[in-house]
Amino acid sequence: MNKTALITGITGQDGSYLSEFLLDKGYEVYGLIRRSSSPNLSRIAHISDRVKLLSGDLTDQTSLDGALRMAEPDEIYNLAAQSFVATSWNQPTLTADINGVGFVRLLEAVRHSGREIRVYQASSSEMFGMVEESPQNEDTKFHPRSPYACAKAFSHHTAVNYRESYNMFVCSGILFNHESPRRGLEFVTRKITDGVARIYHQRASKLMLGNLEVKRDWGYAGDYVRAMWLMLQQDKPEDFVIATGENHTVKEFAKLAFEQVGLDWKKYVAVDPQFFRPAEVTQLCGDASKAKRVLGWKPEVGFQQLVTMMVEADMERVARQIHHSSP
Ligand code: NAP
Ligand code: F7E
Repeated sequence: MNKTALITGITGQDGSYLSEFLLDKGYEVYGLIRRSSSPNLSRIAHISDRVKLLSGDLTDQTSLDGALRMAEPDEIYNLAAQSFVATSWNQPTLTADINGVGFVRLLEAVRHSGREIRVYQASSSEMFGMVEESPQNEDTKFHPRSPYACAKAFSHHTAVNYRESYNMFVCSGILFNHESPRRGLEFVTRKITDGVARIYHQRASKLMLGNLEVKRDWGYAGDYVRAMWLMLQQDKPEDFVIATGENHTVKEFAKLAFEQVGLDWKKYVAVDPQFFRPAEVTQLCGDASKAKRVLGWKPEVGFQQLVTMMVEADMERVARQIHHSSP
């Protein structure tokens, strides 16, 4: 019989790729969406007739209990979050409520449902923060550097605690940065590729960025959702680092992205201190050898290919917008 999955955060970058992946595997897919004054379904518009949407919010226990009753899922993927690190300093309690306590609410809903449900939690490489060793693996100590990372560390430990307290099947994927043409526009990769396209098409003249020297291990979101699913298909619940094992500076990303359209990044990129963070995570690089060994997972899309894919998508999108707005 086909399995049923419930995805929180289905309208986000990862939620949209995971929905496609699970539909292809024959799953019945439910998604939790929060109420908004206007629809926010653009990332899943192309599969809207194949997913079932339920109204709910990670800050509201009643709606989570109700969603579980409606969907009766075999698997839950908890992707919902206030996911922008910079915002977490301005909205620390909201971030803690959604990313931290929200996960406890979800696990309590699972526990009280009386059903055998496997749960995936979206943990983050941000938990490593001021890194104690490099590359980082499942045993590397956490040193969170933002309210976002503190909340994710709380939910990560909560996953372990529910495993140990109640013998529940809960896995955390410690995912390093993963990007795509569906990445939110405020994240640095997408901000750059959108900026490249707008500058190329003369819709902007400058791209203002923050710290250009920080390093991230950037992978492709489509590869990373496969790892989420693999974790829930194992005999026992465990945590896994998912990463490419390569890192690059923001400057390198920008240079490559501008080169893609024949422009010199130095002429267009300027540094604006407003994009610096109160505490920075200067470098991250993941060691995904456990995922390779146990799950048979490895990334398919490399750094250069990722940059090309994102620049091409934004170039097409901006060209389309210009075409539609011309008289
Ligand atoms: P994203 O694009 O920002 O999507 C976040 C999703 O969470 C959206 O669907 C959003 O709904 C939903 N959401 C926010 N607050 C909610 C609430 N109170 N109740 C219910 N839903 C809520 O994030 P993403 O990049 O797909 O990331 C998915 C998950 O992985 C997040 O938990 C993120 O923290 C984590 N993560 C991401 C990365 C990465 O590099 N992408 C790396 C490690 C971990 P709206 O559409 O209504 O805003
Ligand atoms: O920043 C620097 C910035 O916002 C990357 C989330 O998905 O991945 C993401 O978090 C780096 C930071 O992502 C700008 O200071 C420079 O060092 O793209 P970002 P993030 O903070 O790494 C982790 C794994 C998650 O879990 C999160 O949910 O780039 N940077 N200049 C800039 N960043 C932004 N946003 N904008 C700039 O202008």
